Amino acid sequence: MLQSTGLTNSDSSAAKTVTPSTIKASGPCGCDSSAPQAIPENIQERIAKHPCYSEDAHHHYARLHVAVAPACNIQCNYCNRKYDCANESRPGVVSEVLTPEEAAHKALVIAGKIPQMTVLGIAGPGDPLANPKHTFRTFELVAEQAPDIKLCLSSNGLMLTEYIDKIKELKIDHVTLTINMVDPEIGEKIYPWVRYNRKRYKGIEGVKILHEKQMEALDALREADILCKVNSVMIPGINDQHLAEVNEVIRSKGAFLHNIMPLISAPEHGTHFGLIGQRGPNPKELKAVQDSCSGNMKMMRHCRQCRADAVGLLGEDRSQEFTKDKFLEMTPEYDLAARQEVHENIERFTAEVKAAKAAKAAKAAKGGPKILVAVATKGNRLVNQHFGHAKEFQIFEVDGVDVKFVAHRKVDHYCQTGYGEKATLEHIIKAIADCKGVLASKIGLCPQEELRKAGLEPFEAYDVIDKVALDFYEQFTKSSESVGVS
Ligand code: CLF
Ligand code: SF4
Repeated sequence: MLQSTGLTNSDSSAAKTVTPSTIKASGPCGCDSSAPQAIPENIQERIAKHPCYSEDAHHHYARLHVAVAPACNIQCNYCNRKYDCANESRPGVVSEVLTPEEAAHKALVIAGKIPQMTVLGIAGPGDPLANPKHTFRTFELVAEQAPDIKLCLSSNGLMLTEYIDKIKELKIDHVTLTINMVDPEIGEKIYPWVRYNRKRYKGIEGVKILHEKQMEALDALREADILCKVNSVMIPGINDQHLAEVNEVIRSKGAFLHNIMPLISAPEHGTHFGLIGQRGPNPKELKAVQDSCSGNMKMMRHCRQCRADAVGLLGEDRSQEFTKDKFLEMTPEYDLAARQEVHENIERFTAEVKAAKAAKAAKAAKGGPKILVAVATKGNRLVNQHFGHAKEFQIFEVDGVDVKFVAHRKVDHYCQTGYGEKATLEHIIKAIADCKGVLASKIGLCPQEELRKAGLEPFEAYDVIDKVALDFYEQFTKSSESVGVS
């Protein structure tokens, strides 16, 4: 029997015992490792504790972003410089800029308070490589004092080749490049200017430089054996049809993971796209493009477009617990041995989940019709959250044998003031309407009724997601045998 990892979530109440060995049946692990685009084993080891690079890891491990890089060297039409870099964060969010020393202090504080924080990322608020001194000094300080923390960098790629030796020297093993086009004529609609070697280049001239530098950056990362993920912002009518080509090029140049993210554009953010009414894709359009690329390489589908000062598991944001005025008052309690113990518990837990699933899958017949379920979770791969507290639902595809994470849907939580909000419930139901069940540790009677009316079966449990999903599937298929599962 194994205990829940019991790690620090924003709400750590109700820690209960869960036993992966009781999982009834499933196929391979949730991160579809049997799929054609499966990640090679040697890379899997390198990403096992990185919540963005590994879908499995994102259920357990957290990241910290430190906002040390305010300047940028290009202009994206979906960015307003008053706010964070929209390549790796939601537009409209403002982070407090830190000095490298403040950032290192914050990293050490959080490494003690959230021991499952395994990655320090620099992703803004501008471009980290347009602020090389602060970016690299921060990484140096953290590497010296907290050697088990992985260093992660996200950039538009313009200056990457200039700093590749420094990146290697600091053992930054994870680099994200945002590449929205491989055709400068398309790029011209996304980037009005690029600043390179102290000169500003407008229009296509600048975009050509950016494109060349991004291609060189991919080559340099492959040569240096640094894991490269590519983010692409999907902009309907501009690069949506072009992203398959981007996907092809980045794969051929050694990137191993592609994260196609939806454009977020609202007029109040003051971005060019927001002001001209350029819309972002809806979830169906986004999924269609992701699916069209997924035979080619592994797609990231669990990105939360987090802030440049994000803290915690990807689905949660604890940045407000660690604002500058607060974390500067806190004493770092970095303890390597304690952290390692927590990580070992997580590894044991996930290994047992996988083993239990594999053992059952070996015996099980092949899966039945696929259905989607919406899961309320605070992390640790558990159904462990009240329906009314969920700010997002994780969506899993279940076929009676396999349980696979496919997406997440952001919602406003139902219990805003201690009471359920009717309009919010309608919005939640709309967001998860393609699911057959809602799995949560508790669901109030009123939302239960409304969910049922909308064809969503509520299911209460506190256990490993895979087990609960398979239990639900069994019950659901039995009760719908007469009408069939669609
Ligand atoms: Fe940060 Fe980016 Fe590193 Fe992750 S985020 S620098 S790779 S540690 Fe992750 Fe956030 Fe998506 Fe980025 S969920 S926006 S992909
Ligand atoms: Fe904004 Fe980031 Fe683009 Fe720079 S790279 S303009 S900070 S979105």
